Amino acid sequence: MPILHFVFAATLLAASAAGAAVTVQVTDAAGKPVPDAVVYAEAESGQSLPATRKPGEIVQQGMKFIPLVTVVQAGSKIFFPNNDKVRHHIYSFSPAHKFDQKLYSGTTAEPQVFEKAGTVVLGCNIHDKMIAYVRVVETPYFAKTDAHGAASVDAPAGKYVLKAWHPDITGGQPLEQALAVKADAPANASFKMTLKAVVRDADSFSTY
Ligand SMILES: [Cu+2]
Repeated sequence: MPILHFVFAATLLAASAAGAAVTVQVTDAAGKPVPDAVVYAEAESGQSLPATRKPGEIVQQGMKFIPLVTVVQAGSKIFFPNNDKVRHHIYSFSPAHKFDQKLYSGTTAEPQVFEKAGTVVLGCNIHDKMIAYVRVVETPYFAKTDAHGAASVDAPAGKYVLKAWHPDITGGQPLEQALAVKADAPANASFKMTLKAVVRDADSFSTY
């Protein structure tokens, strides 16, 4: 585990005296780290959690969506600035948030509000290879794994269901495990995830 990661976790811990940072490691079936996995802690009995609704941002740049995976709390906005010279036309057919953002360029497009928990797959009507995923969750306590498959979720003391999801997870449903967060007691959790073999040639999108 890189030292920087611990420093980051410690900073989060200091920011929330009545909770703790939970370091989560996600690996695939072969034990390799899984980046871009979404990990989040939902209330054990479905109690509602604070609505932080931190907005997200998915940039279009170099004919792709950046980042590939975004996580937001239900009710949050996502902004879609277009840094490309060409116009993009974002759409989604996902039941959790169907929408169609007509051809646009620059940052003039209205943000979309993602009200329903679930997975939203985004595409561009003009550029078939552009793809991005939004995981909408019922909690403000979430994080995304880094290149080492590690993430740090900061949550107040309490009982949670800790979940882990990835766009390529077999079956599409998140893995879950019980999680008890105690004040000022950093904890660790790990998930072993089976991923579908998906060829995502994210770097071959130069066809206009
Ligand atoms: Cu496009």
